[in-house]
Amino acid sequence: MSGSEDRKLILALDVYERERALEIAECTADYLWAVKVNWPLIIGSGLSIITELKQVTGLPIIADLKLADIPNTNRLIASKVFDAGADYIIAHGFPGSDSVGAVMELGKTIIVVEMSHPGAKEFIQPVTDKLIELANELEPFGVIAPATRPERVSYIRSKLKPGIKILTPGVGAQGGRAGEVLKAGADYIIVGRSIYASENPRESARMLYEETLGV
Ligand code: FNU
Repeated sequence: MSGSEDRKLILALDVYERERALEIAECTADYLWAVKVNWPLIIGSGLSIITELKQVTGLPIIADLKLADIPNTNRLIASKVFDAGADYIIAHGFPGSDSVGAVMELGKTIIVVEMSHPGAKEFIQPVTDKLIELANELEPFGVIAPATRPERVSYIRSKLKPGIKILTPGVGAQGGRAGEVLKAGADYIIVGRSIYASENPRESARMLYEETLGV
């Protein structure tokens, strides 16, 4: 097993219950680079789950809030979430550079440049080039790109400034494959249901971790 800094797997912990979340995070932590929390867990267990997950796993926590508001509201939300211990916040790019900038002033930020679901082709994909330009200008920690479309990950990698990480949800339940998307240029894969809804989350995380080795 490698040190956590070499790992490429992020757990999307989309359960409601605090105990279940802590149990799954603890038993999979050995194979993860980070744990991602989203609204289901924050609504189900409260913001303090971020602090608890950090204590239990010792891993970075990504708050997937997909912030998409005016700068002041983004700032009000992000400041509480960073205070709770989140290491990264995911924000939408489409509200503009001032909205994203308000989050970036407070902490490390990940900008959505293309989403993984089929509907992303309707409104987001047509403006992905502009969202990549925004990322290149603001230089966030990373961007979100779709594991469900490895060819789009290659494209995004080719346009994105080196050093900006690519994080890709959509592996497993949404049809994306870990090896394929990492070869296409992703730095990290984000996996939810294929781990937390499996019979044996630790074993599922281990298998995905093995898949990421040597890619
Ligand atoms: P799983 N997620 C996503 N696609 O799936 N943040 C995106 O384009 C995006 C995301 C999140 O399908 C999704 O909300 F920007 O069970 C969920 O938390 O593996 C996770 O990534 C995927 O979960």
